[in-house]
Order: sequence, then structure tokens, then C-alpha cells
Amino acid sequence: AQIVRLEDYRPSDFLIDRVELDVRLHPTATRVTATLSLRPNPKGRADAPLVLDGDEVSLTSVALDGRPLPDSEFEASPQSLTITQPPRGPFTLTIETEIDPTSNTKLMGLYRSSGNYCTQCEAEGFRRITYFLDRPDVMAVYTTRIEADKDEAPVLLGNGNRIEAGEIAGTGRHYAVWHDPHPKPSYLFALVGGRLGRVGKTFRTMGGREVELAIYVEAGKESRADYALDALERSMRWDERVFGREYDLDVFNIVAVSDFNMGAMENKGLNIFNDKYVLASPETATDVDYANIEAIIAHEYFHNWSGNRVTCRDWFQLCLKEGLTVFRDQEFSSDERSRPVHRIAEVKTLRARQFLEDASPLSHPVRPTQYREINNFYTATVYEKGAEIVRMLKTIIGPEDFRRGMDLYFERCDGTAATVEDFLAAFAEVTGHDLSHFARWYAQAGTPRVTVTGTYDPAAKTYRLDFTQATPPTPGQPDKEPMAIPVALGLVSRDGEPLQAASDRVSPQGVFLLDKAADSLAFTGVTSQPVPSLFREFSAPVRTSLDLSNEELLVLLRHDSDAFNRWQATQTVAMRLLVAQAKGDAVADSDLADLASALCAFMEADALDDPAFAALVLALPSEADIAQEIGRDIDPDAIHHARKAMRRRIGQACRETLHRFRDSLAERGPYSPDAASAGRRALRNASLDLLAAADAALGEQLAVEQVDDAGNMTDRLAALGVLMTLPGDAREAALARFEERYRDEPLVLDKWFTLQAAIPEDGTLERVRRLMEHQAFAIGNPNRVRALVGSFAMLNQVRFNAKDGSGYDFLADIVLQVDELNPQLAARLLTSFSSWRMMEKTRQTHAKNALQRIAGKPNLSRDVGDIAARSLE
Ligand code: BAL
Ligand code: ZN
Repeated sequence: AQIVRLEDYRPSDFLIDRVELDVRLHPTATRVTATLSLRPNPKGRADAPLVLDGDEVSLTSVALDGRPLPDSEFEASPQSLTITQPPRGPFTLTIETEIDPTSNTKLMGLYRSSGNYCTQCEAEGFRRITYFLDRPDVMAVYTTRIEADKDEAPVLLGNGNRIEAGEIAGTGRHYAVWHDPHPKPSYLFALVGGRLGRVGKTFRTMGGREVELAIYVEAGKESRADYALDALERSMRWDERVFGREYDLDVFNIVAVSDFNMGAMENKGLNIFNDKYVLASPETATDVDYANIEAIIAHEYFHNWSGNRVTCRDWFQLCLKEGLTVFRDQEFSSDERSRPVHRIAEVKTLRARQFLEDASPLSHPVRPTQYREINNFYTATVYEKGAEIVRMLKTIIGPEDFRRGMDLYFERCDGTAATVEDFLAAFAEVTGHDLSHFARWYAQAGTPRVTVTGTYDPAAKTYRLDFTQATPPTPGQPDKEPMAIPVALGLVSRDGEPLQAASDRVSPQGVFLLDKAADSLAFTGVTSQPVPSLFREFSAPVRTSLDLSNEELLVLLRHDSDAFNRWQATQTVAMRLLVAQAKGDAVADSDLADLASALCAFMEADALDDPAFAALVLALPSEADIAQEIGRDIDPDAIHHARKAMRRRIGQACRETLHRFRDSLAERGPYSPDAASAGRRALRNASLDLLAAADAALGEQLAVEQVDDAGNMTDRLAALGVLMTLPGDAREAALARFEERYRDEPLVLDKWFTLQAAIPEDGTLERVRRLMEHQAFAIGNPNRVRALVGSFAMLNQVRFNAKDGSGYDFLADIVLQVDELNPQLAARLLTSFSSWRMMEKTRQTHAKNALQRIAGKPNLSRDVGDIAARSLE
């Protein structure tokens, strides 16, 4: 397939100022008339033909300035429409096309979900609706007339404000006209037509304008959108307060649909959401679901400025909107919830997804320089590492200059399609800093490793930290330059007393900038041998090697003022022991005992001060995290056994405390999704999990009781999850009761699919195959496929990586099957092979065979072909 390169970017030869669309919705033959006001781009080539993009559209007619064009003046195929000799001044082009939304299983362009019409245009879906200059630097003002059968689609929504609506007498049809005054790229276009319920409220902006907020959902589920509506209002208020950003239309609509490739989409004034990230009730959604809804509602809303008002020049700049907007939604959630708890959750995700990607053949820079299929670059690297870059920038320049830089960026780039350089220029200007070295974070792939050693001189009362950094080779980048790494740090005394140490290379905020391959930092006035607390709040997306003993790390658990590092210290100790055990190295029993007793002591002393934090401390690194840490010759079975044994050990050691938490944290009042209540549930359920690891019979009894008696989905699902680790009739009976109870709740049955797909037992693959026949499963629905097949591949380390290759073969079969319907979904599933080269030899061979079988299949989509080829490189 053709490779698109950043270095080949050139401005469009034509611009489109206005778009008038007339869309007559029909299940299989929707007619679209697009009237485009075009003009040559002064920055483009003179004498160039006009080449519009298309994808599976069928042309009915084309007219130029009202004159129907004869065949000799244009060339049309489903992929493009070329006007060979366009005028050299402004002109209008009227294009009539026909599309079939019902057979659109790719869920890109205009398609149907549960009978409703909806669109998804990012990245290149608009060209599946009409021929267009489908690139983000072509920004136009859109007016959209939508017409539909009144019964089939009583609700008609478009971008911007509704300016007209009416009936078409005698036809049973009606229409609405929507106008969006803000110029936008085609990827932000959206329309919806369907039978939908609505919840809404009025929001008054900081400038005093009234905005009608509304969320549309499946009729009968309106009350489940209340939390999302509340989150939207809080997001709007927060963006005014923290970034000074005000909303700019009279309405803000959100529509939830059940067939959606992504989490949600930030179309101007008309966000379209995967219903998983809108619908919630205590009976159907967990605390994690509520937190995700809050974060994603905020994320899409924040795009109104970081993405829509300022958009991307080209798709290589995707991180410009995504990394920045993830950073903004993370900050929002941290302000609404507990900052350290949220930071730990962010870092867990970053390591599980982005570090994994960066260590795989799919590794790429935050701003890639080439792609075959842009859909494959909506990655953890672009999103999560992209957010870390913005966070580091703020850490380095400080919060005041960060805000001034953001203001300048929004002001200067408003209404434009910008680049990463434009973003950095705003901060360089307000600070006077040269950010060219820092910019390397966008260009250089791979996770840097920072190695630190500390030396104490008691006579001189000095302490020295020696740092080195190195970034491993990644595809296309064999040699790496040093990065600009902010190290937030402090020194902790062993007895918990404050240490008055000074270093002139550490900023007043406690940040040292490591920007060379090796550097040292000296502290004076250090009166006792300290323990360094490095990368506080995870100040940079790096791996670290520290020469600290387990004992010293456990000092941090007790005494560090930085909550993130208290958690990190425990994780590091647990990881060391788990890796050693999984590799078959000798592990001293006393080391295990020390970890267990440190955890028990921590729980006795501190857990109830912040139960959410305590639950995170109790959670051991996942099997996938351990595999990543080992990095080569991985045996997932050995990892599974090591982790299971450590859970048992901790459960046994802390049994009494865990029992006490079960009682003292029991739910008293009605369910509330707030962070403090969620934290108590998290600790209580983490206690159940460890108790069950220590005593299966007791665990089964407690878990069965909780599955049946729980007053909310969080507790019910947590208990059912515990039962997944305990084979037997009780588990199967609980699963059957759960299925019966939620048989009409697809989003809840997804959770039921996921739990079963992750069971680390021999029979799981058969179970997954059986569940694919379940009435609730649908191969065309991304949520169902991800819940069952995706969870098997991503969560079930033992069975997906089965030594006989059966897990890989299964996934390959499904990827090929899904690819015929929905290439984006298929390609996403296929990324679960990304760490195949780290496996031991037998598994590697099976994985390679499965990948080669996929790569060799004729007529693969570009999405799957690209991932398969890069995975094998
Ligand atoms: N722009 C695609 C969905 C999102 O990141 O918001
Ligand atoms: Zn986004």
C-alpha cells in the first residue's frame, strides 16, 4: 500500500469555503447533494487538477457553477473524482452521490446503529459520504439539510445551531437545517437521525450566554444519561476556570450509539458516543465505568478548543489535539477526584499500553513521520505519551508560564490547522526558553531508561546522584539522542524526619532537568544517609533502574511525602520478587515475608485514610506488567504461578486486617459514584480478592454471597471476578444467575463476557467459542467483540499465549473474519500480538505462523495488512 510521509506535506491546491449538504436519509439509498464553494489556494500549485477523495461512493451527477459536466470534463471512480481543468477563480461544484448506510459495516461514514442513522468521519470517513478534499487543513463553514421519514427518524441533528425545520406535506417526511458558523475540517462533520430519548439542561457560560445541553439515548434509558450530563456541565465549568475556554454555540448535543469503533467523537456541537461511555446506573455500571464516562465526556468536550477551534494541519500532528486533550481530561479528573490516585491509574495505563507498544515492532514516535493507514495511529503513544509530553512541559516551565503559553496558543492558532511547532512556539515565546531539545520527545520513539546511583559521604555531609540515560533502538531509529527529562525528586530520611538538603541544580519546585546522556547532582547539608525519591508523581515517561535495596524502598512506602512514590516503591519490590520467581531464580523467604509484613503494617496504619490509594498499593503488578519487565523468553505460565503464590502469601499474612476491612467498609447508605465511596468499595473488594487467594473455600462463600446480595454493579462484578479464580459449580451457577438477571442489558453482558474470557484455565478457549454463539454476541458490534475476543487476547496472558498456539490461531481466525466487516476493529484486535517476539521460542514460532497466515491472505484491508506487516518486520 502507498506510504504517506510527513516530509511530502504540501498545502491543498484548492480550498473550500462553504459546504451546503442536502442529505435525504434512506436505509439503503441515501442521496447526498453537496454544493461546494471552491477556490484555488494561493499556496497551492497553479494549473493543478481538482482531485476529490471518495471511498465507496457512487456518483449520480456533477455540475460546475450550475452547468452539468459532461463525461469528458471529469473522471470518477469510487475512490476519487477529478475535474481535469477546473476554473482558476472561485467556483461551485454540485455533486450528487448515493450511499448505502445499512450495508456500511465499517462504521465509517454514514451508517446505521440499532436502526438509527449516525456518522463517524475521523479520520477519513467524510469521503464515504461525498467526494471531498478530505484533509484537516481544508476548513469550511457547513450548512446541512437533513431529510428523513418522520417515523423512522423523528430526531434530526447536525453540527452547530438548528436554523430551520419543517414537514414535507403529504410525504410522511420532515427535515431540519443545521448551520455551523465555525469553519471546520470535514472530519468534524456529523449528523444523526433516529428515534431517541433526550435529557437536557441549560448552561450559562462565563460570558453569560445560555447553551442548551442535551444527551440523546435509546428511548427508555434517559435516566442513565444523568451522570454524563452532570459530567458535561462540570467539564464546561472546569475549562472556563482552569483554561479560560468558553463554549461557542447555542447548543451542545451528545448522542449515544451502540455500534461505535472508538470511545467517542468530538464532532463540532454534536459529539457521538459509544453508549458504553454515556449510560450508567448503579445497577448496570461500575465505579470504573462512572469514572470513564466522566473522563470521556470531558475529553470530547475539551476538544472543542484543543482540536476543533485549533485543529491539526495534517494527520501526523494528531498528538497536537489528542495528547493535549488527554492531558486536559487527566487534569480534570485529578481535580474532580484524588490527584495521586488518578496519577497512579494514568501511569498504570501508560505502562500497560504505551510502554508495551514502544517495546514492540509497532513502536513509533508521538509524531510519526509516515503511515500506510492513519486509523492505525490512534495509539497509546499518540494519546498517552502525547499527554505525558504536555505534562513534562508544564513541569519544566511551571504552571503560570504553562497557562500563559496555552492562552497564546489558543489565541494565535484559533481557526487554523496547526502543527506541533506552532504549539511549542507559544511556550518558547512566553518563557524565552529554547524548546528544540525538548521537541525530541515528539520525534524519537522508545522508552528511555534512566539509571541512578546514589553515594553518601557522611564526613562531608554530601549526597551525590549519578544519572545516565539511554533509549533503546526502535523501528527506523537505531541510534538515539539524549532526551530532556524532568526529574522531580526529594530526599527522604530513614526515620521519617524531614531532610534539609540543598542543591542549586534543583528548581524550587523540586525538579532537576536531565538533558545529557550522563549527569550528576550533588546535595550539601545532608545529615544522615537518605533514600532518594525520584520521578515523583511520575514526572517523565521513562523506565528507571535504581540501586536501592528492598528495605530502602519500603522506607519510601512508610515515609515519602509523595504518594505516587509510596505506591511505586511497593510495586518495585513486588516486581523484583515476582520476576525472580517467574524466572526460577532463588527468592529468600524472608524477602517475601518482609514485603507482606510491610503491606500489613501499611494497611493497619494508613489504609483507611485513603482507601482508594490503599487498594492500589495492594494490587500486585499484572501478569502482563511482569512479562514486560522480564522482556524476553517469557513463560506466561510461570508468571501466572508466581503471581498467584504471592497473592496467597499476602492474603494469609494480612488476613485479620482484610477481614476487618470487609466489615468496616461495608456499604451503609445508597450507592454514590463519588471517588471517596468508590475508594471504600475498591479497598473492600481488594480485601475479598486477597482473602480468596489465601483461602479458596472462604473466598467462594464470601464471593457468592456478595454476587447475590450486592446493591450495586461494582460490588457484584468484583465478587463475580473473584469467583473466576475459583473453578467449580458455585462459579458456574453464579455466572448463570448473572446472565439471567441481565439478559436484556448488552453492556452488562459485555462484562460477563470479559470475565469469562479472562479465566486462566484450559477450558477457556472453548468457553469463548461457545460464547460467540450466545444470543447477545454479535461479530459486527465492536463492544461485543472487544469484550469477548479482545479481552481473551489482551487480558488472558495464559490462554492467549497457550503453548500449543491455539490462542494465536483463534485470534488470527477472528481477525480475518472481522476484517471483512470492520477493518479498524480487526486491526485493533491484531495489535494483541505486538509482544510476540518477547515470548519463549515455541510460542514465538506459533505466533509468527499465525501472523504470516494473516499477512498472506489476499484482499486484506489496509488496516490489517499494515499491522501484520509491521508486526513481522
Ligand atoms: N478524535 C477521536 C476520538 C477522540 O480521541 O476523542
Ligand atoms: Zn480525543
